[in-house]
Amino acid sequence: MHRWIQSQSPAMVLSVVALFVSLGGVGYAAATIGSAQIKDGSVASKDIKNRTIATKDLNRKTAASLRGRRGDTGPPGPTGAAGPTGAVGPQGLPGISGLERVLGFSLPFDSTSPKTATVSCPAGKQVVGTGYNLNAGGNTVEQHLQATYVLPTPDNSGVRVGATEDAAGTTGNWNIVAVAQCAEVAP
Ligand SMILES: [Ca+2]
Repeated sequence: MHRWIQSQSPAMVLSVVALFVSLGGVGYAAATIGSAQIKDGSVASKDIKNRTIATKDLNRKTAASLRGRRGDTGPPGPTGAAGPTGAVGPQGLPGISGLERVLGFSLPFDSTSPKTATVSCPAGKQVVGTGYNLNAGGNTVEQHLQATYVLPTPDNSGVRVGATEDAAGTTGNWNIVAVAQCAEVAP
């Protein structure tokens, strides 16, 4: 180095020294420049490397403002799987079969009052419905008749009915018919 300096002009030596000082200054700047050495408001977009700013560099409010508008409601999801089979239900009401209607007439067909009539269901069948009918020669007689009771027998094997003439009464002949709806009832 000493021999090289001796062979160079003073101007060349000075320029080379200046170069070394300059290069040393670059390394110094890179190691020590911080926020205090940067002029406020001077860093612009062109000073920042593209695609390097992260969300964590923003304050929370600014980051939140970047959230987009709420999107449309999505389509309904698929139907879920079938649920488990439920518990067995309670015992149902007894079923019926062999339904039939049977009639029982009061006798004789005359003008006595009151009258009763009974009817029994066929063996093995029970009463599941009751009714009655008043029979007379015409409306002038029937309008003076009224049923007094319509009941299934205590053992539910038949029907009993009763009827009477009203206070005015009638001299016409009439009777009453007991009606039983009978059927076999499952236990
Ligand atoms: Ca009478």
